[in-house]
Amino acid sequence: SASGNKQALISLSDKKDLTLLGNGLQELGYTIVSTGGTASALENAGVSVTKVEQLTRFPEMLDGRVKTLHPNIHGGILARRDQKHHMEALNKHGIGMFHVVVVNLYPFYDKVTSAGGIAFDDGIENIDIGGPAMIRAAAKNHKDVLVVVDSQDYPALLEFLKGGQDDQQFRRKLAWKAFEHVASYDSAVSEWLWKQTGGDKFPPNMTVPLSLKSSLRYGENPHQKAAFYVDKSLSEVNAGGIATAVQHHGKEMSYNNYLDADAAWNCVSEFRNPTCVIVKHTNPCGVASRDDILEAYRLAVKADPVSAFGGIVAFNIEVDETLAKEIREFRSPTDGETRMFYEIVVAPKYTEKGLEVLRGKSKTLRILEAKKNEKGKLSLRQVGGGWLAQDSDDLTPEDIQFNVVSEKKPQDSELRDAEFAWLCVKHVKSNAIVIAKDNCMLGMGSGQPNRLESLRIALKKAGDDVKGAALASDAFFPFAWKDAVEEACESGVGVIAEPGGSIRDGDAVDCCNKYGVSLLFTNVRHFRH
Ligand code: 93A
Repeated sequence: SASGNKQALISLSDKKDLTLLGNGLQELGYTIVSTGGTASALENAGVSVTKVEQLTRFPEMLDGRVKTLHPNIHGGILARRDQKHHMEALNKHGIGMFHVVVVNLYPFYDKVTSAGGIAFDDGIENIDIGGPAMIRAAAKNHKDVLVVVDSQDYPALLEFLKGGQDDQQFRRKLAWKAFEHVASYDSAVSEWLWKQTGGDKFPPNMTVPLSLKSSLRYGENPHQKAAFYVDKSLSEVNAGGIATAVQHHGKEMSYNNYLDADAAWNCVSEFRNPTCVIVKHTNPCGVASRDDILEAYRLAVKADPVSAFGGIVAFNIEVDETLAKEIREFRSPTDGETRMFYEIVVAPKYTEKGLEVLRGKSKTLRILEAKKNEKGKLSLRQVGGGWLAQDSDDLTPEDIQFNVVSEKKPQDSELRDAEFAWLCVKHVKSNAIVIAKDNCMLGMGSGQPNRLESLRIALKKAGDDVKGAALASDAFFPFAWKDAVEEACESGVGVIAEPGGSIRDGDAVDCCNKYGVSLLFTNVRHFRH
């Protein structure tokens, strides 16, 4: 086939839609050249195929480690069609040109992340060498060689070949995708190898393979363009988190919607009992746990009805018809008249009826079904010129000791309130203060650069309900500690939980003793900047 006949090289681990591709190319008059498994699959589908071995005049050897690594293959891909001496060299050695190269790689990532893992030697054998070599060669020579790495592109490839018109933009796009494919493949290999070194969790270099999930209408503000990228390593597996949530209804998710839904989902997922969390601008403004989820929902709204309006409502249990009706009908406690309006409802599950009712609430209401985030994930945030990486804050009250440092010992109920407030405060932007009682958030202060100010906001929201409630502070009060503790004690809180560790700790204890308030040190800080 050194004679002008058009050749396509196909070597695929994932043989999805191979028949469509093989038949399509055959109909267009292409000679198909393939590696062993791909050739058998094509033959079974009734497509005639030439084996790579016939071109290389070598058997596939070394357990398949060397199949396509041969000048008769790579010369046919890489030769420059516009260089006379390239063409002469092909002729001299009897090498035929390839016009199309379709390759996908050994499923390395799926193998090494498969349940139960994979032995080191198996991991090594799953590193594809010949495949990336063909993909890179074809991508380099894309001006004359079409390179396809994704079965979704088969129809476009066939259309392009049928059309007979050249389009360098199309070729460049395929080449871009090819290099992108190989790059993320290699980053999966390197990431796996790093883990095998027993090295630190944070490697000296990091590639974060991201793939575009969707372009967004705009970013935080309408003048900012935006898109949502998801962790590639997550997209295929049974991953949790807002990136893999299914949207059942409503307007397209916006940039801010994702941020807020993420915050609400992360917060509500932490509670064991049936819980409702309402988030506004990434902060929980209402949180309540109850055996009766309807009551939890009403309490979460009542905590701050003004903020809850237009917020995100999250549940950690299934939304059924009754709950959906309550969400649809509930009237704002502010005027007792206006029905509550929300941007998003997010829950782990919905009954058919529950969904139906919610769909009827409004056309725009986004209904999300999400899976719980896995623990132990890396948390990444961008700063100018770089990324900050850390373990996600996975600590829960069960992991934490609440040490009593005051004369007054808290009652069991107070201890539970403190734990509840602690779980809430973890999800509030620093400086964070949460006041809670009876598994219900009564007030919160967030994001103030001055902790005393956050405290005052939280106290104001809690109003008279603060009496006997628990107060949690995400960090200790460095300077104004005395003032703040004094104000909290004067307001009538029953128990205060905070990390401790300030040189002014003694003042705090004295103050609580003076007012007969219980003080708990957790030794754990939950900053959220
Ligand atoms: O072991 S390899 O790195 N050595 C090679 O020379 C080679 N050539 C193609 N792997 C190689 N391949 C890969 O084989 C392709 O990337 C493809 O994933 C797979 C297809 O094999 P088969 O057609 O036998 O199923």
